[in-house]
Amino acid sequence: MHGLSMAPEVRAFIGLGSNLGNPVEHLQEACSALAGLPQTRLVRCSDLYRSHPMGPGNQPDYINAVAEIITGLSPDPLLSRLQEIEARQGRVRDGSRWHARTIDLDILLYGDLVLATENLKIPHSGMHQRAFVLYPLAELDPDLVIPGRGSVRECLEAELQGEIIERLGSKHESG
Ligand code: A4P
Ligand code: MG
Repeated sequence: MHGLSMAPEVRAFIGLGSNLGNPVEHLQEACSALAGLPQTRLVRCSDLYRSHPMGPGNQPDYINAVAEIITGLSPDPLLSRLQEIEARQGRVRDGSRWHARTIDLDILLYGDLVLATENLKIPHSGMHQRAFVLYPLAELDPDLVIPGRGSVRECLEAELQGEIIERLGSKHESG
């Protein structure tokens, strides 16, 4: 045994979304930033998916992806780190819900944790019925269980309210 205490590592999934500026670049930059988080390893990032905005329609289409990480960060510190990345990438919060944004980073799943505090709700609200979350998640692990909702595959087979989603090519590039 050695003297270092290691935080337990947890498998977590981060939802990435962008519909301002150059969304593909914003997602690539955010994925690199995730890889650079302390006590964290980026396992992989899904392909990119384009969809119409859910919510106010007077904004550009979204590009979404999901990243899988293994992290020793607890949920609250992880959320703070994600918000730092959003701020660095020019995210401006105008106070209105579901406004257009350069980058949105949501904690979708954190192991099998279920949590509901004022600042943090896990699993992320509504994720089990959003095509732009479920398709990239299914690419990473269709058997993944969303606590209280069943597997990602089962959620995809349920009614998705006819959302149109387009899978773009892989954004994986060296470097
Ligand atoms: N918060 C609570 N739980 C979480 C969590 N699991 N992960 C709190 C991250 N944040 C969480 O978020 C508002 C507050 O949610 C945060 O301060 C945090 O404490 P925000 O990012 O400032 O605002 P938001 O993203 O506009 O609100 P919200 O309700 O999180 O919206 P969503 O669910 O993120 O949806 N359409 C398409 N096609 N693709 C999209 O990605 N995204 C949205 C935003 C709307 N329409 C979309 C998309
Ligand atoms: Mg958000």
